[in-house]
This record gives sequence, structure tokens and C-alpha cells, in this order.
Amino acid sequence: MARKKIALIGGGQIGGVLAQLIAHRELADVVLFDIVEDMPQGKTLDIAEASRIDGFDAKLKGTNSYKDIEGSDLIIITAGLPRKPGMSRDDLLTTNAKIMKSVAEGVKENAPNAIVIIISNPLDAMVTLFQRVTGFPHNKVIGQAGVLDSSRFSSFIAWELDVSVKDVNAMVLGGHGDSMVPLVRYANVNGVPVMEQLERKYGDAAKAKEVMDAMVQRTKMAGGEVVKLLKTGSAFYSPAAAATKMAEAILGDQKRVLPSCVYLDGEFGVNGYYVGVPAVLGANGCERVLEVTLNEEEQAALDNSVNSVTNLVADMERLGF
Ligand code: A3D
Repeated sequence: MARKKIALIGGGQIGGVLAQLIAHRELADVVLFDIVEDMPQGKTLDIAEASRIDGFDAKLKGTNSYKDIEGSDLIIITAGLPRKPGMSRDDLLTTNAKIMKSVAEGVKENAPNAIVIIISNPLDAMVTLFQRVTGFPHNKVIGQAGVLDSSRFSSFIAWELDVSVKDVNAMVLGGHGDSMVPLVRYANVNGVPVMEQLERKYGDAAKAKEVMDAMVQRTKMAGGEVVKLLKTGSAFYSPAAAATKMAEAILGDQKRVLPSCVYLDGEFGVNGYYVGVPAVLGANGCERVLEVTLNEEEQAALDNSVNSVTNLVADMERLGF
């Protein structure tokens, strides 16, 4: 059986790590596309020359031509500028919308049957724009944000409780912005509620809440924390890992439940917007949304986050996209 094919649109920081992760796992053959001449060819050659060392046969090709993405099963888009220090995700809107429009046209023409994962920011708007330009079915256009935001939240919990992160289940809903909603009440360590463990650790409910609030806040600001340290770009190892997890779920028809930016048609009370929610990812892309019972406070936080998404999409429309 022929190996699957993944095209990566954008060969920058995230695109490069994605190419390496996908090749190492032999998840698919990789085409790395970028508008910068020679760079994707150089990166893929460099990764491919380690194939004997790491023992992988996946093929890699760098390109500046959309023709090479033909026949892709999956496309992961990172084309666009990353945030600079002090810049909000929303500042990126105009620049990245122009880029996304051209990418969407290239993908539509050359890989009309692919499932597409988008990482470019501002995420919720870029996913919406890509779907509108291509007219691809909603279930085949998915944004990556929640897997990363949830991994960040889970990591902070594991470090705080000094337990293996593999046993932490914690999820973040909503848009990929400062209003995202880490779901505290459902966070658990192999079924044991995190809040209960914090209360036991500190022997004090108020202190436990204070510690949790700090972790929630750090999760919301985690992208900016990395931007501030890197100074010349934004996180790239972890977003690449997150999208690889989603790609594995889709190409392997795994039905993994991964928080993803997917199109809502009434779920969670949202109509016609892309928002981060738990989604079943399989061969058909987003196969189903798992709804969660939210209490009043959680629903209000989600509504607030959905509000930022609808405002962002309205801004994009006002700018002519
Ligand atoms: P970077 O290293 O700058 O790579 C972006 C690449 O896109 C560059 O190589 C550009 O040459 C390329 N590019 C520009 N215009 C086009 C075009 N028209 N067609 C094809 N390629 C083009 O950035 P990065 O890899 O660090 O980040 C990529 C994007 O992901 C940015 O928008 C980030 O803000 C975003 N990002 C999202 C998350 C999420 O969790 C959602 C996390 C981190 C970064």
C-alpha cells in the first residue's frame, strides 16, 4: 500500500518541525511548500539525510510549486507571520488573511479532496477564511489550538502535583485567544479531580483555588510567555507536536477525542462559527462534536470566548475578506 501523503504549506519554524516529526514516525510522505526559494528544499534534504540514522523511509520533497501537493491526503497550513513581542494574535489579521486566501486558492486547485489542519493565526479567523474560500466541507477543515492549549494546561498541572503528565486529562475550550476556557471542574489525574488533590496538598480551599487560578491564567497567556522569551518568533515545537497528533488521529481513523477548532452547527449553542471544542477525529476529519454539560460560570466563559471569535470574524469581513 502506498504511504499517505501530507503537504505542509509554510516551511518556517512549525513547518520544519512538522516535516521532521511526520517523517520520523513514517506517518506519511511529506511535501514541504513555501514561497521562499530553496528553503523548503534545503530543510527537506537536511531531514532526509538523517533517514539512515533515525531509520525512516518516508520520502520528503521541498517545493515552491503547488503542483507538488496534488494527491495529498492531508494538508497542514502554517503559512503566515508569527507574533512578534507585544503584538496580539489579532494584529496579524490583515497580513495573514491575504496569505491564507492565496493558500486556500492553491489548495483548492491542486488538492481538492484533502483534509486540512490549519495552525496559522489568528486561528479561528484563518480556519473560517480557508473554508469560505475553498468551499470545502466543514468537517474537512479543522484548526489546531486546543490540543496545544490543553497540553500546556496539563503540563502545568503535572508539574504542580508532581505526577506523570500522561495521567493528566485537562481540556481547554473556546477560541484560541486570551479568552480561552480551561475546564477546571473536569480536570483530573486518572479520574481523580485536580481541585481535590490541590486542596489536599495545601489543606486549604482558598489556596488551592489561588494555585489553580494561576495555572489557568498561565495557560491563557502561554503563547505570549514563549514569544517573550524567544523574542524572534512564537512557539513551534509544541504546535507541531499538536498538529502531528491530530494528523495521526485522522490518517489512522483513530476516533481520538481531541479539542479542536471545528465548525459548530448548534452544538454548545453556537451556530455557524469555528470554535474549540472536544471533537472526534477520524478518517472523515471532524466526525462528531462531544458536547459537555457546563455550569453557569463555564457557559458564561465560553460565551465570552465565542464572542471574541465572532468579533474577530466580523473584523475580517470588514477588512474585505
Ligand atoms: P514562520 O517561521 O514565520 O513560518 C511561516 C512561513 O510561512 C514562512 O516560512 C513564510 O515564508 C511562509 N509563507 C509566507 N507567506 C506564504 C504564502 N503565501 N504561501 C506559503 N508560505 C508562506 O512562522 P511559524 O512557523 O513559527 O508560525 C506559523 C504560523 O502559526 C503563524 O501564523 C503563527 O502565529 C501560528 N501559530 C499558531 C499556533 C497555534 O497554536 C494556533 C501556535 C504557534 C504559532
